[in-house]
Amino acid sequence: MASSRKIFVLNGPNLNLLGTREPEIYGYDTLDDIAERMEDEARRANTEIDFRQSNHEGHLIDWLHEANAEGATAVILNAGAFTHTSLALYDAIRSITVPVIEVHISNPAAREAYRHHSYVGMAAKGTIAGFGPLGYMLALEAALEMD
Ligand code: CA2
Repeated sequence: MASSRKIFVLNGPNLNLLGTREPEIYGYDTLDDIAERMEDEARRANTEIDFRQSNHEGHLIDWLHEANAEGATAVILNAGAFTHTSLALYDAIRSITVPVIEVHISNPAAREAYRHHSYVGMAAKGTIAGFGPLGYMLALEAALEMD
């Protein structure tokens, strides 16, 4: 049966290194592990996952526009450090209608002060942070409730 819904999962800078550095903060799962788990769960709900990573801010912005143009159900976004710096991501999220769920593996609010502000969070529908890679699955559960 063809999927009736599509959820974009967008990952920002350095998240391609997940599972290889700083496991005390980010754990041992790789981004591929997370993608696989999400795809398994989404398949059960007849939903397609479009999982991407880029180290470039403009790619993330283009992909937000693309998700919106395609009429995606939701975008799950871990913008990495761009979370804390990117007014352009804030504008992009504000300019689209597809709901964006902000995800962080760690809990930025409990880390350095420069991680406390989130441009993404100011525009997102909601935020899940601090639960490790499980946060992506929690975000997926929320996204699957949207139509
Ligand atoms: O906790 C998160 O998911 C973050 O978005 C991760 C970003 C950080 O800048 C945010 O404040 C919180 C950092 C991503 C870097 O990813 C790495 C993964 C493994 C090893 C080194 C970096």
